[in-house]
Amino acid sequence: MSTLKDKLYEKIQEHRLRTTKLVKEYGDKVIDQVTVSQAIGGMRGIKSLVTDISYLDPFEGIRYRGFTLPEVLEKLPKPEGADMPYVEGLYFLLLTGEIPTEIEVEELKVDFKNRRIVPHYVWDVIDAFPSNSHPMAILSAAVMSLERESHFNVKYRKGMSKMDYWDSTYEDATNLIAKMPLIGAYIYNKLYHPENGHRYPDPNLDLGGNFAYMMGKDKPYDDVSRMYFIIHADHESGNVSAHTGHLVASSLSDVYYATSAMINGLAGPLHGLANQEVLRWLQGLKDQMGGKIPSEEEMKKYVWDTLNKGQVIPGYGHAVLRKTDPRYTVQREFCLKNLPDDDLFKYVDALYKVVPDILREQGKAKNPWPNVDAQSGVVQWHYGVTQYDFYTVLFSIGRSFGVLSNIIWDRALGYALERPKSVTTDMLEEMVGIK
Ligand code: AMX
Repeated sequence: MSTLKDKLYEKIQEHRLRTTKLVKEYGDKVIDQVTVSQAIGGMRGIKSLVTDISYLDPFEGIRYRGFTLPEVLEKLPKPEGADMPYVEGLYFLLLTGEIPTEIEVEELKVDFKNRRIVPHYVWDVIDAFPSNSHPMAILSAAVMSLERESHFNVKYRKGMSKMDYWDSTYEDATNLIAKMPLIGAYIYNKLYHPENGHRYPDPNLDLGGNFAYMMGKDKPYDDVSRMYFIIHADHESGNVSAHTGHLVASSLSDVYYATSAMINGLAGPLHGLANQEVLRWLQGLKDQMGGKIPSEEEMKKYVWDTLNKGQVIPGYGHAVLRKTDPRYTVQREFCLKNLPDDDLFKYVDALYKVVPDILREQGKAKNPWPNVDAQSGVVQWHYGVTQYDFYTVLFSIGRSFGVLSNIIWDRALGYALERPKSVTTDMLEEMVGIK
């Protein structure tokens, strides 16, 4: 076994005792209640999921295993000369709760390289898509096509003990994560740069560095990729992509089914696709302005026009957060250091000055502050990834680290098939006494 897998197994054995004690001795303790508006309104805020991989505080933002994003970026080992850490190290942290040593990351880098060979039929699946298909649809199908590689399914058919589910799930998850960046880069080159042909991975590079290489991008795009994958990795369990992955896996569907499903959830404009919507919306403003930076008044008018048409301001608001998203701040700081004079960055920064006040004045959004998506497309655009349909593919690669870490732990702790109860509108009316 690898160091990571050994360490994970140790943690699983310790943790199983905690979960068993909670259920056996405190199983009937009430931790939340459900209101009518929560039942109708997307189950917002109901405490009904358990994860130790990350926690989202409404005011502080995300912590991975107790570490804030700035702490994660500072503490994880980095490639020589890089500003951003190895993404491989993040996987170690998410799974074990420990910051890996340089040696542990080195071992994981080799493990990932050994697992990243993509079977040829996946390229055939991607090539079979018409070139005007959305890259998220292609990614979802490419991941789905890998399902025949599942170790979990083979072992399940042979009659595996529940206590061992985590092991083959770990193998499947790690195999899939290692392949995802290659699949993403292949989709990018096929759709937007067919002249690049099919690049083979560079055996000397880490996951982020190799992704930049396969995309045909020079430095600092390797750091952009590391940053992007790390900040998008997890946002606790209730968001659409993480929840979908967890839900599908709870029926013991393997990680290929679960990841393809989570990708489909991420593809919606209220979730991961918002980063592409931000760019589309900003381009609309830029076109209207004939390229010049708009004045504060022009900016305000554009925001109000959007709201008055009954549309949302993409990149603003959040179901849980109630302050500026730290993922936005990390990217803003990257922009201030690396692209302070970029026009789109100036637009985004100017928006930050006007949108929160306007959303407060309108009085609908519970959170008037920017989320991760307000800033992420700008960074990609600056480094030449101007095809904004592709941005959610990048989000998916990052998100798979968190979703798959969660699924491994779900299996290790024997989390149950998910099956909440529904009621009818008649029943609700009876419950509140109007029928
Ligand atoms: N612009 C305009 N109106 C907004 C708004 C925004 N950015 N954010 C929320 N509102 C509106 C809602 O549409 C809702 O209106 P309604 O009462 O007419 O239905 C009202 O304010 C209350 O919504 P809420 O409770 O504050 O938000 P929510 O939990 O229902 O939804 C979210 C959260 C993210 C879907 C919403 O803020 C939104 O649509 N934002 C824009 C899209 C976006 O940036 N999504 C990315 C989120 C991050 C991610 O998942 N990647």
